Amino acid sequence: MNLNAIDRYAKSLIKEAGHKIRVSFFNTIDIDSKSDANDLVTNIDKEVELFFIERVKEDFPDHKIVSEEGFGDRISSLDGIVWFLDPIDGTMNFIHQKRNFAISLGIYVDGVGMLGYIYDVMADDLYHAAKDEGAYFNDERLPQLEITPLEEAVIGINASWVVPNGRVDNDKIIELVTRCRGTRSYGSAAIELAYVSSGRIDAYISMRLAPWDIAGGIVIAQEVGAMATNLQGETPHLLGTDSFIVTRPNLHKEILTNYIRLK
Ligand code: 2AM
Ligand code: CA
Repeated sequence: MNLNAIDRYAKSLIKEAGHKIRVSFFNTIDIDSKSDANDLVTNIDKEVELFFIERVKEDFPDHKIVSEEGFGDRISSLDGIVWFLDPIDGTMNFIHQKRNFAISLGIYVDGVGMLGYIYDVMADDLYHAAKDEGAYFNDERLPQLEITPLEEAVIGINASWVVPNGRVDNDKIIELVTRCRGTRSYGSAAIELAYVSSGRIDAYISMRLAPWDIAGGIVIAQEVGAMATNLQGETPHLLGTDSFIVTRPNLHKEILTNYIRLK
């Protein structure tokens, strides 16, 4: 297996898909809802997913591809080469804002993240990494993350976890958002992961994410020394949804120990 060739191939697919998405704004976009009225999908999510699947199946028939809209493979183990793809992470942003959404892709070999990509489509910014070879923002190498005290940290978190909810003790989350310098919510887990890895925010927390939301971002995060786990502090499960936290190295234990009480 030639990972360098797969890396070049994946980057060219991502750029081509990004172009398709940008052009799609010239046409009418069909919007549907999935599990509930606010869980949105468009014809573009599906078309971009099918574009990746057709190419990968043709050129790498032994690779598996696991993707949000369900046209890819269903897997019950992480054996072999698996592509975790979200064709549009941040579909609500895609529809409402026409920005702040990403193509998110992680390529794993026997469960180990080898290649990771987050493409901010409208900014034309590609965050990418290969295991043990460093992470990049376009052509710029991303430095190792330094420590930041919680009082100076900007935390990515969705307001739905700060109000009473079924997953986490929100009184503790209120303490956290009161203590840190500020909070942000970008509406795309992949972009928030890219922002932690590039030092624009200091942590990102979510109670429920899917493998395609985080698989690529985890590879990038690990290359800059960020800590990415579920909220039990374990490696995130990539065979189903899981909670998630990614932080600068010093903030992980502090936030998990003092501010996260799962229900
Ligand atoms: P999506 O836009 O691809 O659906 C929004 O806070 C972030 O959470 C986005 O990355 C969004 O991805 C993701 N998300 C929204 N609903 C989700 C769900 N039911 N399960 C997992 N991830 C979800
Ligand atoms: Ca999506």
